[in-house]
Order: sequence, then C-alpha cells, then structure tokens
Amino acid sequence: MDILDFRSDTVTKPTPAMREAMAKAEVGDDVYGEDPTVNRLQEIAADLTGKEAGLFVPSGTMGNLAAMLAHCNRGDEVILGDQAHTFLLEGGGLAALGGVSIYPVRNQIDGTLDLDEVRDAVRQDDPHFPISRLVTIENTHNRCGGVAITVEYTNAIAQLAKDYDLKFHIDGARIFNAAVDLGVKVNELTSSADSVSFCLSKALSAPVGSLLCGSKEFIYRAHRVRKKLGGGMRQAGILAAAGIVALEQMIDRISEDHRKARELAVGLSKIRGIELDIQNQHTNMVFFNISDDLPIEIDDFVTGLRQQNILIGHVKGRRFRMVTHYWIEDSAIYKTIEVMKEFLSK
Ligand code: TLP
Repeated sequence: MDILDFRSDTVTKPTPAMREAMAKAEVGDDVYGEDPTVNRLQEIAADLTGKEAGLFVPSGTMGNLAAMLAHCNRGDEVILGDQAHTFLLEGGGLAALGGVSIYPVRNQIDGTLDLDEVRDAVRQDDPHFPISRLVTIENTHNRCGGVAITVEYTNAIAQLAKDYDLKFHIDGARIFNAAVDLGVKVNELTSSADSVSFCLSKALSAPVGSLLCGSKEFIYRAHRVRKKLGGGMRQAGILAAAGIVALEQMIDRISEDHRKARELAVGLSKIRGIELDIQNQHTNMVFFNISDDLPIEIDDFVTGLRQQNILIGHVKGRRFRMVTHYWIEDSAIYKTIEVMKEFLSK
C-alpha cells in the first residue's frame, strides 16, 4: 500500500518529465561556470523574480545563508522574525559561520513583522551596538501556518529598509505558493527586495536545489560565499534540468495543493479532539493541535498513523503539521480524514 507522506512538500520525488530532462541534460563544470543547463536555470530564475542574476545552490538553507553572508560583515546584525526558518531551523549558521548577530522581532499571526517594532530594532550608530545591516521576511511563512505575505506589506518593509539604509532579503522557499495564493506574479512579490531565495525541491517537486537571485554585483559576492560553503557543484545540470521543468510545468498546478490542504483542514476540523483554526489555514499547510483532554500520547498518535501508512509532521508539544504536494491525491485526503476520525474515536 502507498505511503501517504504529509510530513513536508520536501518529500516530493521528481516527476517523470523531470527524470527525462535529467537523463538528457547537457552538462559542464559549473564551478567554471560552464554548465549550460545551470546557466539557463539561473537566467530563468532571475527573469521570474525580476532580478539581474541568479545562483543555483544545493538547498534553501544555503540560499539564505549565502544571501545573508553576502549582505553582512562580521559584527553586523540581521533583523528577522522570531518564527523565521532562518532563525529557528538553519542550525545557527549565520552566527556560527558569519559572526553575524541576530535581532529577532515577534512574528505576527499573519507572518509579518510589525513595522514599528522593526524600526525600534534598528540600532543607532554607536560603537556599543552591532551594525543593523539586513532585514529578512519569509514568504510563505512556514511556522505562521503557510500564510502568504502580500505585495503591499513587502513593498512597505522594503521602503522601511531603504529609509534606514538596510538591505532586504526574502526567504521565498515557497514564494510560488504565495504568488498563486495571492493571484499575483512572483516578481511583484520580489522586485522590491535586494535578494530572494526560493526552493525547487518543495512544492515544485524537483529533487534538489534552490535559487538565490539579486543584482549582478550581489550574486558575484554570493557566488564567492557559495564556494566557501562548499556549495560549488560540478555537472549540476543534471539537477538544474529538473529545476527548469519545475519552473516551466509545476507552478500553475500549485492551486491544486492549496485546494487539497483546505479540504483536509475542513475534514480534520470536524474531528473530536483536533483543534484546528480554519481561519489560519493557508496555502499547502495544515497545522493542528491534539487537545489536552484526549488521552493519547504524542508518540502513540504519530506511530499509530504510521502503522496505517500516514506520515505527519510533529512541530512541538501537541502541535502537528501536514503539507499537501504533487504526490498527494484527492483519495489520500479522504482516506486520511477517515483514518484520523476512526483512530481518535477509539
Ligand atoms: N523547511 C523544511 C524544514 O526545515 C522545516 C520543511 O519541511 O518545511 N526556508 C523555509 C521557509 C523552509 O520551510 C525551509 C525548509 C528552508 C528555508 C530550508 O530549505 P532546505 O531544507 O532546502 O535547506
């Protein structure tokens, strides 16, 4: 029986069209800049995001780290959300490898940072303080429920960054989910930023890779950082070929994932013992809690579902996340709702 893997959209395997493109990809040594398929992917990414240049990196984590290290010097400070992936889930790379300090500002329920709180976080010019250099947002915002951040907010925080002479980076791991959800072109969400990273290996279903986009001069610096981080790959066109298919074929269908996530959320919200705020369900993510008065241990819940071939993500305490993606069909949604209902009623 098929495993229904809702742990993340990172579990997506390449589509048949990707495998075919990978097999036929023209390749070269990308450390010499000679891989035609990587070069083409980088051009497509730059074009989509409205930037001068793009850089293929192995992961979203490296895309964010290379961006932040290209923007910052040792002793600089980055203002970011206290629920940001860059803050919580990237191994502290910025501090460990860059000597860059972090100023976390509370993420609001809609994934944004309050602009007054960001203004307050900007340091005065005083030798006691680190130098405020960069502000980052995340779109869609993972921990805030997969919520899409609007064009208006993005432009407002970009303007704030300009006013305070800060650089502005977007962790756009799922920026295409945001664009589809908001019904806008991705470049409307990215053009006001100095840099944006996005992932091919999440909703877009490619096996590996992310893109970092920005000005030519910024990408020149990020390219040097990528080398230092060990992210220079050789015949990476094999991977980039799948990325090109992802960008050409997999964006428009994302709305299907969003519809399925909503159906899953509606179904789960009706089950006794599941606490799910339907107002806060966004894009391809479904977050919920198992109520305290349900006599079930976290491990038993996860293992019990696993025994029925359903995999879900544990966030913290009694909180869980399920993510829809290309390999989750409608039948998987119905089946999962039924299994959960049955399981929790015991
Ligand atoms: N997120 C993963 C886990 O790390 C939690 C997931 O399953 O959602 N930015 C955002 C907003 C992300 O959600 C992720 C991955 C990354 C960056 C990092 O991407 P990778 O895993 O490619 O390094």
